[in-house]
Amino acid sequence: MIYKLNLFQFARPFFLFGFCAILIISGCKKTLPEDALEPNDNFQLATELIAGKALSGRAKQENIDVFSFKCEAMREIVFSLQSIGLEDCAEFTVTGPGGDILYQDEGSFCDSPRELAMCAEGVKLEEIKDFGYKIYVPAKKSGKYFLSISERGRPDNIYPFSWDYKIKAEFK
Ligand SMILES: [Ca+2]
Repeated sequence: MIYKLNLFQFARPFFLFGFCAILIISGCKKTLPEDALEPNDNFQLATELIAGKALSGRAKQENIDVFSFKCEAMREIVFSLQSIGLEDCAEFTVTGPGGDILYQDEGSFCDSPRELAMCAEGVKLEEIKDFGYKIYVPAKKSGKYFLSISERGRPDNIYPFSWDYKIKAEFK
């Protein structure tokens, strides 16, 4: 009995050290750097998209990515979001000129179904297998349209999730 207790006391610091080392190593591996488009966290700092030109980005949990695209009334915008790696847990918001929210989906966690909080007439999100998403936005007003990308997590993830994507805006 005494022998067992001593052995446990002897080994305990090694267990603690091993546990801490695993936490540190897994944390280092999973905390990924930001993309080159940062900071693009609000409408003022939004990355401007040029029709047909794709950009690569990384959505990180707790760090929204905002893109802007100029469009004249009576045209239709198609935002393409190609998934190119990591955790595809994105949710999207499209805001039109004057701050009108035209599309917004939300789900508490990565695996939650995509719930529509807002979807204006004619706006549509299409999920495309082995590609990603297309969001169709008919422009009723001329001006800047904003697409905001947020990365969700899971109830138990200990490090922030990230999603690598290619984004492109075009006229339909
Ligand atoms: Ca950002």
